[in-house]
Amino acid sequence: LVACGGDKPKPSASSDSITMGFAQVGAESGWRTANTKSIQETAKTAGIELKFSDAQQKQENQIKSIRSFIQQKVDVIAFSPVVETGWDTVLMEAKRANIPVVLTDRAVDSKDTSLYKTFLGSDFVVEGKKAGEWLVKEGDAADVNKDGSIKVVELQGTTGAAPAIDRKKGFEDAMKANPKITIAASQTGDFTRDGGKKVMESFLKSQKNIDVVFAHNDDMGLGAIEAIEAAGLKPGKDIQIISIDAVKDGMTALAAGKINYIVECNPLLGPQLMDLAKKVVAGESVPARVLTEETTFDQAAAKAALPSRQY
Ligand code: GZL
Repeated sequence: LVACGGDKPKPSASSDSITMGFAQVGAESGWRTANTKSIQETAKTAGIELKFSDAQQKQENQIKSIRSFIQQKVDVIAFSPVVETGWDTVLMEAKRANIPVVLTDRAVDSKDTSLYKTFLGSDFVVEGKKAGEWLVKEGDAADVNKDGSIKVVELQGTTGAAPAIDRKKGFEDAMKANPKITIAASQTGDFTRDGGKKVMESFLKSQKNIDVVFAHNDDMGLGAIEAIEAAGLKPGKDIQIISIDAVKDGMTALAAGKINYIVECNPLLGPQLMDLAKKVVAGESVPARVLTEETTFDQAAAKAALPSRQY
């Protein structure tokens, strides 16, 4: 747990500087690294004092950080909840301390929406749907074993995390349009490259004739590439790969033909977060839900986008 910043008294009401406590999930993926960079850089340019903690993907660490921010009397708390459940108590403590909370990236399942002012992030069901719709459209090409069925293995994100739950749901909804597509095996790789590699190694042993890997993020897709190549197969050809995020390493693999399609999940939430934080601290009303702009990439689009890619 890395919580920086001492016990500074809350700036007097007259000072216009805002102190934000940000409890980050961890540093598990390229997406997370880009997300952290965006938040830290835009806090500086926005003149917001940032207290930042890295929970190493553990909910209890995020809760400890939020409690620490409450004790330090920050002006606003923002965080990306590692999993959807178990936040009501600590969010109620922030509410009682009259500290507004902004959710970024991932959602919570709290029924009491007064516990946070707004939720800034992607629609993960749509991301999963876009991945499934591509597979339905490319169905014939995806039947690499030419046996009439399209056998998918799925590398799920962190168990209980909103992006893992919703991407799975969106993909399964979309794939219903082509009954030849089935998910033969599905297991969490915890959004990490090593997790994706280990799970893919086990799928290659337990599953015959895999046609497609659906990875909930690029990092697990990149781990799957390592496992597929170690098995003497060609990723992107013998086994197609669809992933989500569109971070630089994923886009590089896509441009090289080792991944077939990537659905973007934009990590650059910093500018919108700082704007929302200023409004919330000033007592202005903000939308309950702020969606991020994002697109999709095939191999040609990745080649074109790579040179100017920010992350
Ligand atoms: C999505 C974000 C996910 C990314 C992963 O908004 O929460 O967590 O897709 C990251 O790469 O680990």
